[in-house]
Amino acid sequence: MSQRLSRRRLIQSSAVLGGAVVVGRYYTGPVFAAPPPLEKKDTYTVGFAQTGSTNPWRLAETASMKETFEGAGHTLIATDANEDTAKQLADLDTIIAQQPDIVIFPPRESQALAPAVLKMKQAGIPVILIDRDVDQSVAKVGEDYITFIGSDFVQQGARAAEWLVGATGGTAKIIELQGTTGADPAIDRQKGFVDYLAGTYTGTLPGGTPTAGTPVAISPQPGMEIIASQTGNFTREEGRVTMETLLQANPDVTAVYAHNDEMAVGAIAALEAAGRVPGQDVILVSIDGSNAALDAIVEGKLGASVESSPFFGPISMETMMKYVNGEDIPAWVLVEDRFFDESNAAEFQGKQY
Ligand code: GYE
Repeated sequence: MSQRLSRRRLIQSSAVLGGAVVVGRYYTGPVFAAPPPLEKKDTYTVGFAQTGSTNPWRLAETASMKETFEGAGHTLIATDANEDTAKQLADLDTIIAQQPDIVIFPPRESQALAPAVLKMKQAGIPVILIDRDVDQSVAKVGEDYITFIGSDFVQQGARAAEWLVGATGGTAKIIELQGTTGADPAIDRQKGFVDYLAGTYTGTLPGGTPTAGTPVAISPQPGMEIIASQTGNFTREEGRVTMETLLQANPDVTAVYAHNDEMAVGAIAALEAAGRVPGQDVILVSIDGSNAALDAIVEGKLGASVESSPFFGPISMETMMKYVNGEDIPAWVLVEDRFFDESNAAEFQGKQY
């Protein structure tokens, strides 16, 4: 069973979960059943362990957290793991040693960071995960940490596939550029895309379909073939280099699915360097909705980008305060995503990050 399905099940029971377990400082049950409480105070010291700053998405997220928390008078202990999982673990140890009131962070890898969540629980520090989740077989939402705030990455992958089927008429030889290996969004963005093409996607699709917002019945797409799939680590440069290599081995490529915009922009550079015409003989789709992606859409090089917002500051602080006040918090605070293509990219150009 995928991590995402078990998360869905938790959401369905979130009323029970919220009422019985997540009750902030007034929790009176066994210590092991709920995240540590957070008492009412005027200001809080918040730990924020960022994964890195190698792409504009990360910079926008860090800025959003700083602006929101420091703007409200709280103290943010921010670290930067330079996209190194071992460093993020060490950074969290440093943060724990400073005894913050709460830690709010994106776990770079889903399995590797789960023990750190348990460690913080043991240290009496409540945790909120933003933008990436951890493996539920190791650390459980509602028990070991308060909630996951973020997008439906499986749905993002399915939306990218849906668009690509339409744009290619159902026939394509696809190169997939995956995100960081072991990262929740990389795992689920792959799953949503592959499931959609296999006709086994069982989630919802919010827009552009007759069944918008309801579970979809889709047919398999045998003409859509993934001919190569490799990580580009969510960065522009690794996306470019990976695309360069994969292109040499797969000159018959007609489409690219990149797990984020930065890798798509890197892939566009690799295609152009090889004399290909992105947007014409190779159709590209990606995820995030960055300014660079909107520019590439307007230039006709990138076909579409599914939004994945990095602006976690306000929703993180709001969720923290709900926890303080003993309000119900769902196991998954879902962030809704827009969709950018040639019909609306110009309207949002320069307004993202
Ligand atoms: O898409 C990517 C970033 O975890 C949702 O990570 C996030 C992803 C985002 O590096 O650009």
